[in-house]
Amino acid sequence: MSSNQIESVLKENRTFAPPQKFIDNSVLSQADFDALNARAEEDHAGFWGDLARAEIDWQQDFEQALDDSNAPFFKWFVGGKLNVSHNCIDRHLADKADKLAFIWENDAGDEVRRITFQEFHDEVCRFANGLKALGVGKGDRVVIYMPMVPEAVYAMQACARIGAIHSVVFGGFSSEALRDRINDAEAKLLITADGNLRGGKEVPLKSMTDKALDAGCPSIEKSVVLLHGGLDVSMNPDRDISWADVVAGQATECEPEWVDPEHPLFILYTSGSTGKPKGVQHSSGGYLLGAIMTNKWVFDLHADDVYWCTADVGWITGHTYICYGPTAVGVTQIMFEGVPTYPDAGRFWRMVQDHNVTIFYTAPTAIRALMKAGDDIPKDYDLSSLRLLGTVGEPINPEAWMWYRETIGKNNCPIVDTWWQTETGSIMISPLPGQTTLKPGSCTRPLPGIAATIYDEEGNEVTQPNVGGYLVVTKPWPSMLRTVWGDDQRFRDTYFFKFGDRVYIAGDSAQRDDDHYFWILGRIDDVVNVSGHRLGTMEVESALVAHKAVAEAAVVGFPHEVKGEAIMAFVVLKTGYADEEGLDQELRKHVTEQLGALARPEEVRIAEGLPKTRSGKIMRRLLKSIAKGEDITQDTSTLENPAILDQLRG
Ligand code: 6R9
Repeated sequence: MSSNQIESVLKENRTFAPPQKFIDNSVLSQADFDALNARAEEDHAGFWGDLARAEIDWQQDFEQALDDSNAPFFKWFVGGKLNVSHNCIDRHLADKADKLAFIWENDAGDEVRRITFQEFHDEVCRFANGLKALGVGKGDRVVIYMPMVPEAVYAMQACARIGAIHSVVFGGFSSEALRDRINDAEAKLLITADGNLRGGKEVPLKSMTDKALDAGCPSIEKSVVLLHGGLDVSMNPDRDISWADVVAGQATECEPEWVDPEHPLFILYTSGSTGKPKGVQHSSGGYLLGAIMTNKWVFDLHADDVYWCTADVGWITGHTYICYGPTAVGVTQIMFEGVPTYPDAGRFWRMVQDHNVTIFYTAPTAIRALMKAGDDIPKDYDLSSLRLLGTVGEPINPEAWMWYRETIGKNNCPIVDTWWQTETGSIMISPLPGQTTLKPGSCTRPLPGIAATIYDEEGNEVTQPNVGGYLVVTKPWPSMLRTVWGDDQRFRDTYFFKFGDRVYIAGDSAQRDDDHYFWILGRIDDVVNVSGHRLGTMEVESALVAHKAVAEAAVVGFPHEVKGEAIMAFVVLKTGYADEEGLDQELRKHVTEQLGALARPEEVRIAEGLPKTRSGKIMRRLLKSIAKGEDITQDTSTLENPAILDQLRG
């Protein structure tokens, strides 16, 4: 967010109480939540232990709710045995076998698939049996690089069923990014598709996969290819096998692999301050509990709800609020292959109308894009089925919040602004839709059992209103990440670097107001939030420097009307290279090839040098001001080469 936006957020004082009808129909009452909070306060581990017993089907009960003897490596539900896919599927078959688990629409909007829980079960089991036949077993890593099709969820659930650890790589990532993730996870199997259409454009997943594998992924034994998009692809007979062949002749029953609650369910890579993405490792038992509780608390789920989370399964939101949470609680959900603006900016609203969506969860960047398209578009659709709206991914500016409330929710739907992260596994700070009075732009208060607060530099709790500090969580919670894949030291160094082994540092700064509502101010590290997706500036810099003409690069974020933040790159060329016509475009393309389109700089500025201190540090604060088009008010006396500022201003 720009400083203007932050200011407007912090001056915000409108409040909105839940509609009476919503309060009256809430599954849980204020008294229920008071009791939950009191129990969590009195016995934190016992609180989560009670919920785990009540909400999860255990094959073997656990003995201890929390083992915190080796902080920050916490263990939850010690001694238990469970299977996540059993909890998401099998336990619904007794009374919900014919209930729809998924209503899927393709990109073009001319195909709808309706999948019951029974069909979901059968497809997951067949694929799980197929994976076993390919030699995949407990603990093996499987990378999934797929479009938003039901098979992506089947693949994730099939891994969970046999105890294999999946790592989903977003289909918009480049082959280089895919290769790095495969190699870091040392994955045995890759699951992909020929490709698909997204917003009418072809995404050639298989050819990207081939490029990644041909460039060297020694751990990969086989690659499963779903023939979905009708693309012309070449199959390598030694390596590639079609999805249809994997499931051919496989039984529709597959005994789940009962695992320890700490058994890794998945790895999901996310950007950090250094160049190399981190493999965030999640557990089975604790993660599942977080997914279930937050789905129930935040989305107030009723048996007849039609729930739609618009995220891609390549991100954590698609893991927790498509693949695992909604399935574990047995709600009917929409799954969508395409994008909000295709074939036009009415696509979401048309789908809400056609499928009678009641709960709608999306990202501020999508809201801003659709808001820009004008109020006339949503007016063409009947949105009266909606009763609850949600947002996630970045701070939402009050203008976009109000538009969402008025134009989409018709002043009738609470908005849950949910703060959480890949690392937290599930929602941490969020309104309770039937209880919390909302303020546009605030994620309000922590959920029961979540000890989120704010610390100053010295590790003292910031109790004064409107004073910023580190957003921290001072007690372990079940769905927290367990480590960085293969790198316990990095886990410690990234999340527990300042206030000891029991205080998780989220990497965001935040402040509270007089009502103890949280306001997220932004990242404290070099992470840019582009359209709700985290990108490390170092990753983009490394990609730029990998280009033959580039000697040095610095990357900063700057405010963008729709994307929230966008990337500006400052580049110094190697001797012998000149700033020729089209070089900036070539560099933008180069970053896209290296990392994917999300990381493409909005602008590349080429100069003779970067502003550095005399000790050689790049002065990023200055670059940020330049990117924002602000006057430079910072002290430039330590700057070694002040003249280049004029060049960088472009
Ligand atoms: C779930 C997800 C996490 C980062 C997080 C923060 C930002 C997410 C937010 C929000 C303000 C919200 N963020 N939700 N900021 N209000 N409701 O997005 O995970 O991709 O790991 O990003 O996103 O900066 O630290 P992830």
